[in-house]
Amino acid sequence: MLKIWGRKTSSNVQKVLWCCSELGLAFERIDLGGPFGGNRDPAYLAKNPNGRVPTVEDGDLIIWESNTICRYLAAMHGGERLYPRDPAGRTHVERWMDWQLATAAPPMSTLLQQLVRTKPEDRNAAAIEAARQQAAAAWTIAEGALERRPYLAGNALTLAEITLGTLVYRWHVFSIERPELKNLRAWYERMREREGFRTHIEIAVA
Ligand SMILES: N[C@@H](CCC(=O)N[C@@H](CS)C(=O)NCC(=O)O)C(=O)O
Repeated sequence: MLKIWGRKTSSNVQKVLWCCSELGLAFERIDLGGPFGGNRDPAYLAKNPNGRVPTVEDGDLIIWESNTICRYLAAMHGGERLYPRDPAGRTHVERWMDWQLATAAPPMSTLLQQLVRTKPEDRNAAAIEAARQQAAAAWTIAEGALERRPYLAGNALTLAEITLGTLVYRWHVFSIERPELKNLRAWYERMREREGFRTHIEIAVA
């Protein structure tokens, strides 16, 4: 059975869990990272030299980098609807997966660190405001893309949503001022219809 190493509160682990749910894949998950520690254990570093989560073991194959894991699972388990085989169709999904890593994740990570993991008296208001503005600018780009289609890559949910889902959820639940982005909100509500999203993404942020 597929083994997933990583705490279930990690956004990058959550992508993999939601992906498994969409593909109907059984898995065993082992808590690691955050309060569970274990990231620097030699046995874990031998699997993933970054000491980060998630890491997936599929038989003899070890995979790290959450987006790569999602691509692998979709390609291996009939997930063409999530990750098209056609190279042109694939670009519409992959650009948002890359955008997730390069554009959406950095400010959302600052908001997580500051608003959830830092005591109120120690927070950096300037850093929070800068990250809020950067995140709002990023989500405004997604808002534009969603003007003409229900999902980022077209008419159906793909890995674009699976890799961005946790960040969109957090954007809507953090105590911050948000510009009104109605397409983004409707898209988030569409994701909330998925059982895997409700089970793995909409949990307490830690
Ligand atoms: N680019 C990596 C990032 C992995 C990463 O930074 N994971 C975080 C959790 S979201 C982590 O391992 N943090 C340390 C910990 O949980 O102890 C991926 O997408 O898998």
